[in-house]
Amino acid sequence: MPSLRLMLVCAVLLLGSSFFSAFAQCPDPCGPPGSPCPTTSTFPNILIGGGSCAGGITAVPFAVHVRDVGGASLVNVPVMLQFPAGAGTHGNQLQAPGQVVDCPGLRLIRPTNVDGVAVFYAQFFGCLNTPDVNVIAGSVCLGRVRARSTDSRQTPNAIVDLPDFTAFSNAFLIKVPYQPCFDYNDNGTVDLPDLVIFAHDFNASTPSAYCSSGW
Ligand SMILES: [Ca+2]
Repeated sequence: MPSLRLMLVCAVLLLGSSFFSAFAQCPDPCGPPGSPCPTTSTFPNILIGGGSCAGGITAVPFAVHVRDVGGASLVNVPVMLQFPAGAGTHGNQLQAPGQVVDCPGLRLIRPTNVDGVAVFYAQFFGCLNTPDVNVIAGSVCLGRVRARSTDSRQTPNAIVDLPDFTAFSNAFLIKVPYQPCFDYNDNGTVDLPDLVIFAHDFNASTPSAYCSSGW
């Protein structure tokens, strides 16, 4: 009969291995100088997107500052926002200039600028309240973030329109139960700052389309 001590050791090892396997892929360890480093790179912990804003410019930018182990900014590194498959989000074919939507790959891509920063204006449909969008620089996964879009209801033009406004208004006017998908400033309540963000995208909306396949 195994001792209590042995059982405890086994339990700790099992827990440790499951923890490790769950996080083994992201964030990656810090690489050598000149390569992206998760611990020195910065980005918000939530991605706020929109749907079919004119020119692809949504209310809330998502800036990824890519740095190496020594804190040096890395220029012209491709940064990817990798969405999970089968999670109910959809890419939008209209994106800001310089920002590529890879529909089959379920991701948005843009390179870092001369300051080592990639500023995304993500256009997608849907909401992810668990951190399942991978932020990747080159081949290095920097971390995972949640994602919320002002485009919360699918309509043919992939646009922020009346059904989205109705859904937002419901969450704004009726606070309980809390509907996190409409809390764009992530302060724990659907309030005025969220309305300002929603209104930007609603007023900027122009017809476009979702990815036709893959995402
Ligand atoms: Ca809020």
